[in-house]
Amino acid sequence: QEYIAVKLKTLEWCEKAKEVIGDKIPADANVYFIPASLRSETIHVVLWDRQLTMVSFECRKREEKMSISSVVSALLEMRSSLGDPSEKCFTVLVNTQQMAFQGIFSSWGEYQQVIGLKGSDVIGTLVHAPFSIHEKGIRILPMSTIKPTKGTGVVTCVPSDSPDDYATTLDLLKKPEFYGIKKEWVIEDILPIIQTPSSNLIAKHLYETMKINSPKDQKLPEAKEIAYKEGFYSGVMLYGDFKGMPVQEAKPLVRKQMIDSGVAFNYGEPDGLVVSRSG
Ligand code: ZZB
Repeated sequence: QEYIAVKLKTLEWCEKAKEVIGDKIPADANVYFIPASLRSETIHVVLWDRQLTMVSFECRKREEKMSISSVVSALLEMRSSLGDPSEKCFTVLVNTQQMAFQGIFSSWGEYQQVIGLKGSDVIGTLVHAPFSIHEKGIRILPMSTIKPTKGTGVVTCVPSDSPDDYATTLDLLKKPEFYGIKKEWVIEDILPIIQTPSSNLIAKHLYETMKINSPKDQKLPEAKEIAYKEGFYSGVMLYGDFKGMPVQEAKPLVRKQMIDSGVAFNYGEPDGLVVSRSG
């Protein structure tokens, strides 16, 4: 399974993150959140053409009511070769293990932790989505079902095609105070990206027909499988530069376009590797 990873530059930290970071990183440093996605065909629409994106971040509910804690993540030093060579680069990641093998840190298999952050520390932070119509940026929002060991621990939210993301979006809109977010941070309009035989919003369609009712619903893994299969084998692009093209053909083209434009890179999930941490 091949992921695509995209660099989203931090525009403004939320208050909590400002406190934690203090002066531990240079004021002129660029910090990126890097979501990893298996659905490269959705990412250009999500990031470029329209407003769909939200980046979700590891966030777990504690036993105590109304409080959200999360798995510790880290602010890490990154080599600058992905951008301007003079820039000081950092990234915020949950899953540092796998990221150590993507060639974005100065030494292979190692990473330099600058600051420990929690997912809840960064909720509300504003990031820049490349080519997005949201010129002012998009917000980092919590997702209670994120796994800390998969991908980068940061994901793009695609409520049109991912039942998990649809379920999370509904829940965020229903209980913004519980999640500690502002309702207006959640993008409510869901733009159709892919036409499948059942729907142009397959996630919503499955959520409704399978009677799913929360982000923790046991039927979500099955819904995800159906959505993947229909999208991949019989999906047709409805939006963006590859409109009208079958998903199977559009997928590698979108990937190439994103990578060539310098905002994305191939992300592989290495198995069974051991990472050493320095600093
Ligand atoms: C955008 C996207 C759009 C995704 C879609 C899926 C779908 P899998 O198949 O189980 O391996 N993901 C990535 N990292 C994490 C994480 N740490 N915790 C939870 N979810 C994560 O799942 C891979 C997908 O799970 C990735 O692809 C990512 O969301 C999410 F329309 O990226 B995807 C029908 C699915 N549609």
